[in-house]
Amino acid sequence: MLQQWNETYNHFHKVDPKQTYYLSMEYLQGRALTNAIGNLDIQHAYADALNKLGHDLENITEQEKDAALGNGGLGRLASCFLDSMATLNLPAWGYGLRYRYGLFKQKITKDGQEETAENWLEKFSPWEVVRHDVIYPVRFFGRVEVNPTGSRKWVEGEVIQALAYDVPIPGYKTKNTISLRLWEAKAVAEDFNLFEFNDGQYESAAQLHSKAQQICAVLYPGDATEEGKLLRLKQQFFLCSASLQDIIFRFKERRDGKGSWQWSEFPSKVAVQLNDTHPTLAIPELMRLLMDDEGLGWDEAWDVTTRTIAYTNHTVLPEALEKWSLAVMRKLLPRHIEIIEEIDKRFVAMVHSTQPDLESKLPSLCILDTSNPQKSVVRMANLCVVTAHTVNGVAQLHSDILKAELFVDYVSIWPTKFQNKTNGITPRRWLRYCNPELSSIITKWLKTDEWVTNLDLLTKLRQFADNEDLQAEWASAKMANKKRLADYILQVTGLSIDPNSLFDIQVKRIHEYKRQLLNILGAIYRYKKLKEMNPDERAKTTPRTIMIGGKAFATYTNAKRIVKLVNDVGAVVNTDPEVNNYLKVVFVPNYNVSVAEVLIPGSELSQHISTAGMEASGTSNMKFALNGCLIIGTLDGANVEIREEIGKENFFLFGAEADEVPKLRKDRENGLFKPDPRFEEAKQFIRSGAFGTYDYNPLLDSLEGNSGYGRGDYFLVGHDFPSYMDAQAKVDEAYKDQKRWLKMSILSTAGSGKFSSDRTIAQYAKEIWNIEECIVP
Ligand code: B1N
Repeated sequence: MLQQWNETYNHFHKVDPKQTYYLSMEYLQGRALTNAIGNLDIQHAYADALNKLGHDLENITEQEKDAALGNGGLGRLASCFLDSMATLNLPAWGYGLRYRYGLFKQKITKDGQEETAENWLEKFSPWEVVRHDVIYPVRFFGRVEVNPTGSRKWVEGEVIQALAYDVPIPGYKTKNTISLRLWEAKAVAEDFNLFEFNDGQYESAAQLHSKAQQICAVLYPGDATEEGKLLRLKQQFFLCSASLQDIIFRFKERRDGKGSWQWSEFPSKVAVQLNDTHPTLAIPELMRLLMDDEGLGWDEAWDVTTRTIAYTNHTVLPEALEKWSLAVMRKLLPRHIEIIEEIDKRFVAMVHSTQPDLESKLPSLCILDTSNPQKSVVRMANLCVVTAHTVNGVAQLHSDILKAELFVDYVSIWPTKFQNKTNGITPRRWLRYCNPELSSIITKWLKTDEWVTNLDLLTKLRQFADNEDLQAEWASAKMANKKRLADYILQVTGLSIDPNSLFDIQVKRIHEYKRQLLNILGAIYRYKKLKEMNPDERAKTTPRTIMIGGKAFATYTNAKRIVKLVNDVGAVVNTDPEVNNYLKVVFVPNYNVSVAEVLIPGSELSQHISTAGMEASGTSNMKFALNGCLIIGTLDGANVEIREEIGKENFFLFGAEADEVPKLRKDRENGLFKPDPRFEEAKQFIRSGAFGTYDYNPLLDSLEGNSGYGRGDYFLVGHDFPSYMDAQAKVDEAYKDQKRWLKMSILSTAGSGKFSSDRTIAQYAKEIWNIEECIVP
C-alpha cells in the first residue's frame, strides 16, 4: 500500500490536475485493517500468511482500536467520502486534526452514562506516517502592523508549529491511494526557555509546549451543538491555516520551472470544500495569505477565494449554527477580523446598490451581528454563504428547507449558488466487509461483484424478490448475523437475547430531536399491554428485542436522562418472567463504528424517527436499508428519498410532515393539543415508579405544558405517538408473514443503490469541484 501511495502522489505531481481538498474537523474512520486488505484485494493471502505465523485474521482485526476522531454522522460522512474519492480515482486530499483523545468511551453504571477518555494512540497507530519535513507555523493573538505602503502584516503573538501525520486511504481495487493529512501541534523548539528552566521555573519554561499540546489534545464531543470555547476556535484556525499553507505550497511547487503563472489560475487547480462551518476561517486565512504574504490586491484575492471555496451545511438546528464572539475573535485573530469586517462592508454595499428591496433584511443577512454591541458576534454560516461559490445541503428535503427558510433571502441574490448533494455511504465498509454473508448472496444472484463499485446494479435483485431460493438464502444470512449480534450483546451486557425475536434497533447520538424518548415510551406502552394480557394472548404477539445505543453529550442532561431511562426500563422488562420471552429492551453501550458493523447486518427493523424537518439527512438509515433492514420512520432527511427508492409499501411511515410542524407547535401553544390516552398511560406508568425511583420528572415535564424552555413538547413526541404506535402494529403484522417480510427486505437492499457515497462524490466532483479522475497507471 505504501508503494501505491507514493506512486499516487508522484503521478498527481506529474499530471498536476485540479485537486479537491476536503477540510473537516472530524473523521470517524473506525478500524482500517479489514478495509485496507479488502480494498487491496488480498484478504485470502493475508489471512493465510497470518495463519502461518500462528494468528488468525478475525482475532488480529479485533485488536485494532477505532480511530474515533469524530462525533457522529458528519465525521463518518467525511470518512465515507475519502473512501469514494480514492475508489473513483479522484485527485483529492482530506485535511483534519490528529486529536490525542478521540470521542469519549461510554460506560453504563447504575447512574447512567459515564465518560472516560479514549486513548486511541496508547499502543500507537500503525496507519500513520509522521512527516517531519511537512511543518508550518500557525500564529495566534498578536497585532496588525501597518506598513508605510499601506500593506498590512500580522505580527507577534504566539507561534505554534503544525506537523503533518499522513494516513493512507486506499481505493477499492485500484492503485490510487490518497492521503488524509492530520495536523499535530508542536511548540517551536527555540521556545523552550532554558534560562527560566535553569532558574527552577519549570512550568513557565515549558509554557508554549503545554499550550501547543492543548490544541490537539481532545475532540470536542458536541454533535450538532456549539461550544463557543476559545480552544475550539484555536483548533479550527489551526486546521485552516496549516492546510491552506500546505495547499499553497503545493500549488507553487507545481508551478515552479513551468514558466510564468498567475494567481488567477489557483481556482483551476484547487477546490476547497468546507465540511460545515467548522473550517470557515479558511476564508479569511486564504485572503490573508494571498494579500499579506503574496501581495495580491483585495479584488484579485477575493476573486481567487470565492472561486476556490464551497460550503456544505449539515444542520438547521439554531443551537448548532456557529456564532463566535467578535471580541474573542479580535484578540485571537486580529487580522482576520479586519478581513471579515471588510467582506461584510462590501457585501452590505453590494446589497445597497444592486438589491435595494433586500435592505430591510440586511440585519439578518450580514456577517457581523452587532445588534447587541456588548455581545457582537460573527455568524459563520453567513460568511460561508457570502463567500462560497456553491452552498449545498445533504438531502433533498434539507436543501429545500435551506432555500425556503434559513438562506431564503440569499437565494434572491444568488439564485444559482444553492445545490443539493444527498449524502451516501461507502458500500465497501457498510456491506461488502461488514456483511460478507449477504455480499456473497448478492454476488451469486447478480453473477458479478461489480455492485461493489456500481451500487445501482442492486436493482437487478428486484426480479428475484419473490424467489423462494433467494428468500431462503437471505433468511439464513440474516439469522447468522443475528446470532453474531446476540453473541456480542451477551459479551458486552451479559444479557441473552433470542435470535428468533424481531431485532429492532435505534443507534445514533442521543438527542431530543432524534426522539429516542418516543422509542422508549413505545416500548413502555408495549410492556404494559403485555403485562395486562393473559398467557394465550401474549403467545400471539410478535416477540421483539429493542436495542438502543448512542452517546450523550456530557452536559446535555435530558439526553443523559434518556440513557438512564432506557437502562432502567431494560432492568425491569428483561427480568420480568411473564414478559421477557416477548420483549427485551437493551441499551448497547459505547456505540461506535465497529459496534455499528456488528449491529447493522443483524438488524431487521431500524428507527429513524426524528421530528420532521430536524434531521438534515441521517446516514445510518442508508446503512440499515442497504443491509436489508426495514425502516420505521418519519418523512425527514434522507428517509424521504429512501422511501421513494425502495417503495412506500416497504417503509413504515408515521408522524407529522415538516411543513405541518410550525402549525402543530402553534396549536399546542394555543391549548389545542389533545393527547392520545396511550401516550398519557405510558408517561403515567413511569411516574408511578414502575422503573425505579430515579427522578424522571424533568424529562416527562419536557413533554407537558404548552410552551416554555424545556416544556411544551417542542419535538412533538405526543403528537406523533399514536401514529407511531399504529405503524409499530403494522410492523408486528408484517413480521408474522415471513415471506412478505423477506420480500420487503430484499427490495430494501435492491433500492439502496442511490445511497452509495460513490454517487454523492461523483456529483460533487462534477457539479461543485469541477475535477476529473486521475488514474495511476
Ligand atoms: O451531519 C450528518 C447528517 O446526516 C445528520 O443529519 C446531521 O445531524 C449531521 C456540530 C455537527 N449536522 N451537524 C453536525 C457535528 C459536530 C458539531 O460540532 C455540528 N452533525 C450533523 C451528515 O451530513
